[in-house]
Amino acid sequence: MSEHKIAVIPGDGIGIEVITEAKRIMTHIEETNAGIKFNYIDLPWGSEYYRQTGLMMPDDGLDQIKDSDAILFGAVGDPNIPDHITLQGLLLPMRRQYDQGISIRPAYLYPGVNSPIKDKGPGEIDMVIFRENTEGEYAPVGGSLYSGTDHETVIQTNVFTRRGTERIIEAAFEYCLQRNTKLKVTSVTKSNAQAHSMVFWDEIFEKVSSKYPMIQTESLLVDAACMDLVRWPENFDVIVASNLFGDIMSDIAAVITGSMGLAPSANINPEREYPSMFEPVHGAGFDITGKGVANPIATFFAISMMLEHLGENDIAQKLNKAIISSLTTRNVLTPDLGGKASTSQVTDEIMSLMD
Ligand code: GGG
Repeated sequence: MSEHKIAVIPGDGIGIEVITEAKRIMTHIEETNAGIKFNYIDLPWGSEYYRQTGLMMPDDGLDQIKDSDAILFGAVGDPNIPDHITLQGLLLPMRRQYDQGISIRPAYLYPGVNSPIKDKGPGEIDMVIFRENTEGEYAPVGGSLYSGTDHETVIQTNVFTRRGTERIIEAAFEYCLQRNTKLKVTSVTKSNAQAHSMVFWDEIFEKVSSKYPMIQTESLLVDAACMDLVRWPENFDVIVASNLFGDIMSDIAAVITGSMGLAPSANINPEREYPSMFEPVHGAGFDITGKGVANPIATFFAISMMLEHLGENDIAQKLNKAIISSLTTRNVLTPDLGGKASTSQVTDEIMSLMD
């Protein structure tokens, strides 16, 4: 019997709805695969917790779950609490404290899914974004002076360390080699404008790339990269980018492969000193919260990435196959993919396809 201790943080909005479905899938896995057991630590952290306590999670929250094998996360965000409070109070401290420097965000155009980019068929968009996840533009370094006066001054400092930058770029090259598809890594910066941090990034990219002569490389400015994602998405294989640029590009990658509701994300602590975290790329989805129509598939793909991280490759593949089969037949789809099904009907369909 392999047992896995999973900390579960549904968070806010549709995060709660998709994590409910995630646990149904995981129960189904336990019931149909003798030998796998999940021991949950269920955590009520998020915006409701903030309304009650003034904190998004307890002060010692991350100490409480540091021994878990993985974290399954829904989403954060609340229409009545400023986004910088919800994000800085839970998700970003977790990524930093657990040193989850590698965010992996695959985007694939599956059969049965329509891309808004014309003439793109199944498999013709197939890329993985490696987003630096603990520093860069998200570093909480800065402050303000003379607030409310004509002299008001606000500083937000980007932080790029050699360790963090080398780590994400090396991870992207290693993954590209293992993936062995187009054997291409694209680095995305704005080094014409950010002549310190991003020139430093370019130098490290060049140094790391010299160890991988079999991999084609490309360096794009972020504006050109966003343009190319839309006009020539087939040209991308592995993309490596800073925290902010990786975040923006992964939203574009998600919509050109059909929906934000399909895009998963792994937040990896490569040294495995701390738990890694798995979540959908999408946020709390206030516009559809409570309607029962959130697409749970991004979270199911995130479960699959979590299972692979835990060494449960066979069941991860089985789950992926069931999801892809469900997308291909188009029988049970949520409205973001042109269907009328509810969140739980999609789960029912995928569970039946796993049997
Ligand atoms: N499940 C992802 C989530 O909750 N996202 C909220 C958000 O605003 N994230 C910003 C980020 O990941 O940088």
